[in-house]
Amino acid sequence: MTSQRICVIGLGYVGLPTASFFATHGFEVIGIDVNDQLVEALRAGDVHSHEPGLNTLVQAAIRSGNLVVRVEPEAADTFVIAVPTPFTDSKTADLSYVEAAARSIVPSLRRGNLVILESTVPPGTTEEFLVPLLEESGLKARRDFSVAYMPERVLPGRIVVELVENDRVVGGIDPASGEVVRDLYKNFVQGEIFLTDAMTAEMIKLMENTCRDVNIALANEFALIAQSLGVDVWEAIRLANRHPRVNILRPGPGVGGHCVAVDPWFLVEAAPDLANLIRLSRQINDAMPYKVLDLIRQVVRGIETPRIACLGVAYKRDVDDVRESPAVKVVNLLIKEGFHVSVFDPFVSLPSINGLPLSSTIEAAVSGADCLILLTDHSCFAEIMPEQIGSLMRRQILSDTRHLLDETRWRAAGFKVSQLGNGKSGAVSYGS
Ligand code: SAJ
Repeated sequence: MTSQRICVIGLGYVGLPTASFFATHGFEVIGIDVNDQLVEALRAGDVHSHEPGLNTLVQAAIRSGNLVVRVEPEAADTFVIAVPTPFTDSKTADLSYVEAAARSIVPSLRRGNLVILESTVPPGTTEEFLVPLLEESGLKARRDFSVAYMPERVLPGRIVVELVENDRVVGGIDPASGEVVRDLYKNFVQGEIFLTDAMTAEMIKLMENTCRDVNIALANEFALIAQSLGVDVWEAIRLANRHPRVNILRPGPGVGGHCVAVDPWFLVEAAPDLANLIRLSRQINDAMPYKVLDLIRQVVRGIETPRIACLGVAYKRDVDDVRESPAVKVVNLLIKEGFHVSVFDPFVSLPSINGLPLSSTIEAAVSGADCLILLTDHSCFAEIMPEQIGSLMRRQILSDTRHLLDETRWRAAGFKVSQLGNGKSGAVSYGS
């Protein structure tokens, strides 16, 4: 089967670069998104992402004439579904976008087509949910069309590089489906592409992000223990990681983003009686914003209506995404506590977060503040001059939840410094 015409449904952080790579490799690509503002912007070549290399890639795809964007799918050889799978309030997968994407394909589905699902889903979704929806076309999967699950594994911040370089796993509903996907993606993927069945591929994707979440939970637990024992967890982790078989991750204010903070719940949903460590890790990471609140309560004790300036609301360094961001959760808790809160994030272009307008400059955010708290470790924050910032503040208190700032420099500039996980720096209150 030749796959010359590819319809990519969902032009988010995976769909858009995937569509663009196919287009720049000579395929005729139709990019579909329900967001008509995004479709309009892309048609005008208007891409403004902080993601390194993405603007250039998308513009090249549009200029090539091979990428057109639409709001509705049309006939193609291959359909790629790359829509979000958020979770519901009860922490189960919300498959409504996958369902809508599948239903939108049905009228265009023809004999010989290939359908690839890239969205993260609970085990069994491809066979038990996607295939029956597609068969509403009157065609039979395997006999008339192929289906495979192929999870993405790109790291926001390195998407363009990792989409090409990373190894991939494809789970076909039969061996032929897997092989045809491998041959198609080999056009731009330089990593190895491994074949397995659909359910195994679904489980692999969830295991990858769960592995990260559990390991971050362990780092966070170490941080809390170290803090209570008067140990600096950062020094301890650095030295523990000199062991050849130890690699402890970084503690922080919690785990955010639409992947690591969400996907482990799909395994809990699949096996609630067995996924104990996974559930506990989620709970440990979700509790971290409260631990940050405890730290802040201590450092501002004695100050009436403390003014807190927060640096960063994105879920992690150098990205503009605030989904599930622990920084947002900390900001909300600080507001609920009755503190006066200001927020600055040079990556996030939203006008406000939950009704709180974002400051347009760091100077505006810190002006008159009692305490500066670093919530997201954007690289540019490491360049902040403590003397300059301190001169604008009412009191010079710094709390670093990511271990980004040079403690010695900030102390030399007159700041009282506390770090999450550092029992040596101590959560000294202002008065002490
Ligand atoms: N974090 C820590 N400590 C660490 C590492 C991360 O607190 O040592 C926090 C981050 O600050 C962030 C969250 O965890 O809030 C998640 O960040 P991340 O960089 O670990 O991962 P994501 O969500 O940006 O991307 C992950 C990646 N998965 C793995 O590394 C296993 C990526 O490869 C996946 O493609 C992506 O999820 C996805 O789409 O599933």
